[in-house]
Amino acid sequence: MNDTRRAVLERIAGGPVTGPALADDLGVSRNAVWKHVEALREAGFEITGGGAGYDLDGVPEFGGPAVEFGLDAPFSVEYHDAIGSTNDRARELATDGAVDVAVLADEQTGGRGRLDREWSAPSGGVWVSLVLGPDLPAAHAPALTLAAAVATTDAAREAGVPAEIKWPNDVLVGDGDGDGERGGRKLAGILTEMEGEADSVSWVVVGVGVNANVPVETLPEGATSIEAEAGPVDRRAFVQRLLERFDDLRRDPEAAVEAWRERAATLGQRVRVERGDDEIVGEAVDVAFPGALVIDTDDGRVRVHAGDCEHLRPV
Ligand code: BT5
Repeated sequence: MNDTRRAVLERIAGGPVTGPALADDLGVSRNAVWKHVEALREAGFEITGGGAGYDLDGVPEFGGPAVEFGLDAPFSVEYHDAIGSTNDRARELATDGAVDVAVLADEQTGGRGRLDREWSAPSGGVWVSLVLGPDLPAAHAPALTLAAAVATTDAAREAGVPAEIKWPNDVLVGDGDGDGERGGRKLAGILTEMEGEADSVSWVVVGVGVNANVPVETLPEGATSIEAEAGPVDRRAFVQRLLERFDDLRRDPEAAVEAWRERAATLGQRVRVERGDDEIVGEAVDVAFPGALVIDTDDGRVRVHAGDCEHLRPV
């Protein structure tokens, strides 16, 4: 949404306000105001136009302008009903120099997980990739993954789902809740990609996939959705919460790591972490900045920076 349209919308939301008053205030023609109002109606905003002027009667359920409206974080939103992968689109934008754009889709037809795994992304989910241009060394980028995991967990908890984090990038429900089930049900995953030199990053894309209003039958085994756990969620509010929380945490990576610890299902668990051909088994005791898992093994304490983590039964 461009700045004038956003200003028109904000004034109407605080309305009623007449067309001529809006034109005067914003220093544009009445015709321009009218065009912005029509475009906003087209995007789903219910704008009435009585004698007292324009007034806002309803906000669209989802979409770019809907998420931008009332968002307290500096992201613009590019929305697609359907797209191959929001991460692919975000990488394109990043290469062209865009920054602080959230690419959001209702459905992905070629969603990706880590290591070229497939990510199911049917209609009704929250599939979003953030284009970031952080001023940080490449080695610190994992803190952004942790920040995204915390932001996703908090948004899910607000939606009534008792989510927890499995290192490094899974948001789960039902691990360690006493029902004997190991591993939990996967609610969301995060795929972080970046480009740059060791001492400076040129861009980072953080892709977050959340099974929001998605029936579990359409997801891989072991997955769950917000709808299945707690009923349908207002996706507009959910994405806004996620973006706002992420924006706070990215400014304070140490706080992101601390918040991660508090929400972690992994700490205190016996784990097996696979990295390439190597595997490490032991007790996960901490996460260290910018995102390494600290594991006590029979051969001493090790730090793991990346890998697939499995929670094991206690011995
Ligand atoms: C992840 O990979 O968990 C990262 C997923 C990131 C998806 C987002 S959506 C927006 C953005 N655009 C993209 O194209 N990607 C990002 P990983 O840890 O490798 O887990 C992948 C595994 O999770 C798969 O092999 C399946 O077993 C399982 N899986 C696939 N789709 C799932 C889903 N919707 N919910 C839960 N589990 C799923």
